Amino acid sequence: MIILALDVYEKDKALKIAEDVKEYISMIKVNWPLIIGSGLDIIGELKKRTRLKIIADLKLADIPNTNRLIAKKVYGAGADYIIVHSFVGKDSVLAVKELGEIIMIVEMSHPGALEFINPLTDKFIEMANEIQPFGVIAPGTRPERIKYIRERLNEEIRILTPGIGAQGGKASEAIKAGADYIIVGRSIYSSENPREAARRIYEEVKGWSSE
Ligand code: NUP
Repeated sequence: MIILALDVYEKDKALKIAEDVKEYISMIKVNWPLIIGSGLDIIGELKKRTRLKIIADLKLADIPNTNRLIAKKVYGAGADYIIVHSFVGKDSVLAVKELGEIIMIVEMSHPGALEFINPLTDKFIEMANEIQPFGVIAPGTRPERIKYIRERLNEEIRILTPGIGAQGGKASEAIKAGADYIIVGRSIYSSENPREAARRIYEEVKGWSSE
């Protein structure tokens, strides 16, 4: 249920943290900092070392052709899922989905998401129900919005919630509100003992999921 957001630059550091915490997490999310710092091949390396699925959090938001050109390389490098923005429209999102599994952003976790993204969430949910992605991103910082999205989203579509820990969200509350996965970055990788930090969150989430 825990997805590690591995937002460090260095390859060795990323691989060490991933190995240390792999027992407690179900997937690894790779974002621009790690791809820029270590190169695209880090996706294959992480997969080989941990045997976990890899999410490429590129937040693709371009015309269909450019989205397709980028996605082809990233799936080719071993990514299992790519995160895409919904606001660019159905054609751009479908261009990625034709090549592999996608995760669509229906709402974001930061305060600024309330300005432009949140007012469009209903439309993004509607688009997700039509397109049937593997999952959607919803704000771990606002459990009431997770609940709102869960009530409107097709049952098979998973909800992934970043914003747990460093951004103020609570793992157990996100799960209680309907999240299938919680995404945690700094609270694990910036901790003095990432393994222990991951274990603690794992115990918190396990408690809720068995109730
Ligand atoms: O709405 C979003 N909020 C968010 O934090 C969508 C995201 N993809 N993320 C990403 O999740 C963010 O870019 C980072 O990689 C991770 C959260 O990290 P942290 O706040 O737990 O350190």
